[in-house]
Amino acid sequence: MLERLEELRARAIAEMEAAGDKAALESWRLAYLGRKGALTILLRSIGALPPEERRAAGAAGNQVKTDLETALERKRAALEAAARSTGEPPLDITLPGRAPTLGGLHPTTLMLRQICRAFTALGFQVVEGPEVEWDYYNFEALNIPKDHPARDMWSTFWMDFQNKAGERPMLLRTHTSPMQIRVMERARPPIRVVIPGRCYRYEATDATHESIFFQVEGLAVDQGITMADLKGTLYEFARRLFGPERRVRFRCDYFPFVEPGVEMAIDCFACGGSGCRLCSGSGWIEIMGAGMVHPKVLERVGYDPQVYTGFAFGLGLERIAMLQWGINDIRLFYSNDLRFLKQFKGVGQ
Ligand code: FA5
Repeated sequence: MLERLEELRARAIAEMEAAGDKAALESWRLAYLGRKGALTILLRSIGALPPEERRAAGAAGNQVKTDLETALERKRAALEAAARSTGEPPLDITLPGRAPTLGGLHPTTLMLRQICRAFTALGFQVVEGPEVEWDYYNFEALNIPKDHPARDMWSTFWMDFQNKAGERPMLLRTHTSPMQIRVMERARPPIRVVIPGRCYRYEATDATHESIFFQVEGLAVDQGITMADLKGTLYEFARRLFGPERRVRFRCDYFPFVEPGVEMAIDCFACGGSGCRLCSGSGWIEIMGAGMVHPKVLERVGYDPQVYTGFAFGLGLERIAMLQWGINDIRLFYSNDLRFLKQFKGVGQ
């Protein structure tokens, strides 16, 4: 056995010398020291020797194993050193890792936060409401009875559900204004709320129209609220969002649930009011509809219009974002094009 061990050692060492690379060295290791390697098998057979030979053979066998393992480590180090000197790329653990791709906030979310922050700083609370709405809240309670021509401005999608009278009274809300009624039904003045949310309209899409878009509604009701409060609040909002130099313009507009009704515009921040493509040459950019809450709307929720007055406004969130960031097509917001969305990474939140 001792001879066989010595003979195996000599053969193994000679073969190891011949191994020229890491792969050859690994084959060598398997051939001699692996589970089915020559040395392993020989060592296993020692157990079958007569007891008087077994002890010496065991010690010699272990010595051969240790020697081969030591020689293997030495050979491994030598091969690595040789690879380094021949220019094989070394393992550089100082290289920076690959950064994982992190998501960013959607431009709608970014704008929603900016708008809400501006109004909460002015004392408004943020509330939300249902997107599937009753005809009553979307139209009727807002002073838009059935067959009122104003309904034509807000064509929408109706739910299949029918009531006992055979009517379909549920719809996807066309604006956030129904929340004016829901808030006033539940709370008593003083009220100061902003209501962001999705709206739906059955209309053809183009560069400035989507069938699903966001609005932010505002409502303030209290004793003694006047048109001056409306103007002051919205003026301050415009300055906070668009910069301290902004001028604002109010012009008459019609919405059945306010009286008087106005549209609010800011002077064009691209041309400073002299007229350009962004403002269609007018020098002004319309940003929202607003007005004093109609007395009939107040009466419907049980408020005495002789005691309480209020103002309301509603703005299109994507349209404001388009102005703010120079986006020329509203359809970009929801077409999931990463080239568009990635541009908002890191925009102030
Ligand atoms: C309204 O929806 C009123 N509820 C606003 C209001 C509230 C007036 C409170 C008075 C008091 P209007 O239909 O004009 O009004 O829509 C308001 C804003 O929503 C528009 O100025 C526009 O910015 C945005 N908007 C309307 N339709 C679309 C659309 N299809 N796609 C994208 N934005 C739209």
